[in-house]
Amino acid sequence: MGEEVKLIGMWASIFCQRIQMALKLKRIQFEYIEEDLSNKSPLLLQYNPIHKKVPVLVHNGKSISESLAIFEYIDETWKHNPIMPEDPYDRAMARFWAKFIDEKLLWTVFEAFTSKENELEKAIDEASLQLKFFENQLKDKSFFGGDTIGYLDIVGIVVAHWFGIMQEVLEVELINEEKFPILHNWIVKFLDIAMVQESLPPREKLLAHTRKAFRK
Ligand SMILES: N[C@@H](CCC(=O)N[C@@H](CS)C(=O)NCC(=O)O)C(=O)O
Repeated sequence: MGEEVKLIGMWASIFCQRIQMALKLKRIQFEYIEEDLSNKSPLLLQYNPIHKKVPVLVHNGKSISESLAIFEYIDETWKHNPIMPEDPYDRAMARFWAKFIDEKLLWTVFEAFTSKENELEKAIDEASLQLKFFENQLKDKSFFGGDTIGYLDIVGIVVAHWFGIMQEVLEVELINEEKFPILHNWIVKFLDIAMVQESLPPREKLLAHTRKAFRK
């Protein structure tokens, strides 16, 4: 039976880029549908009426939203080239850190990027503390997945790519080689992978988009 796989996304969204990477690693053919978030389509509202956000994956007519849920669905549906760890404890830890990225790290770092001058130092200290927790997960590995990229590397695209764009646009230096040598090294290696580069929009286009969003 032919499979029908559609991804409703938005080119600049790191959450959507996660899903594009997961589908690429699995070599799943899919139709990509670009969403205009300033004028949401009936298709998006039909498939994700609760959050009304991208990404949404539609597999043979069934929809899934929320990037982490979609990611697990992809890994469990197409079992070749597994992305998540196999061991239950390792799986639980991968989920823990993915949730940490989306619910804690992302917001403390965002606060540091956008805080007013009198609160900046405190916000940077807090964000740096959370970034250290994340960096410590790499230990002596090349990637969070070990010798090759895995689930947390892809979920961590937020850190590897988006934080870099934000730090350039908002002129707040949070991650550098001196403060986070291991994390910095991971970012360089991760962004050097061909599949990762193919899944990301051109840097200049994303910089311009982010500047516009933050009026910089
Ligand atoms: N927790 C969601 C976040 C998705 C998200 O924030 N998507 C943004 C684009 S980056 C969106 O669709 N925003 C539209 C809106 O907030 O109305 C996930 O992991 O999928």
